[in-house]
Amino acid sequence: MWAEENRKMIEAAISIIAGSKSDANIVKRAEETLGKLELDYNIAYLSCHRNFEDLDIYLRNSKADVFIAIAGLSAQLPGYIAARTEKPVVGVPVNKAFSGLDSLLSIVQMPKGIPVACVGVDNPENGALLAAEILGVKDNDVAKRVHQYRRGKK
Ligand code: RP5
Repeated sequence: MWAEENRKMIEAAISIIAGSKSDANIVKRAEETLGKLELDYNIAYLSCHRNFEDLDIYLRNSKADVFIAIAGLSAQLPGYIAARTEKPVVGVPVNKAFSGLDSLLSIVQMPKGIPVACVGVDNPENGALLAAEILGVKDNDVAKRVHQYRRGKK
């Protein structure tokens, strides 16, 4: 089974999911921020259009407390994840066309009852920081590192 073969991919508190390998440059920047914050994360490249069976398995098995969902164009991925988990989902719109406005609106305009928190276009640093702040609500050590990062000390 996909999730068993990829057990290591589902165990961190933060899960980064991107819709395409073509988003890798944005994923890398999220990773850099999470690295500065000394946080573990998993990364999966799973499109809600092309790999939805694997994505569903991943989500059913994930141990994440917060998801960072990175997608461009008609960016259904964050909303798709939010429909399948009650954990917070942070969407990062990617500029692939129309200066990223298509992706931004796709992520932001969720129906009532299924929220997605959305950061700016091509701003994975804020996506990572917001995910850390969510974890920091219940984890003082994370909150301290977030505090230092925000003051430029990390
Ligand atoms: C989205 O479509 C992905 O997140 C990516 O930003 C965009 C284009 O994907 P590719 O056609 O490059 O795989 O699903």
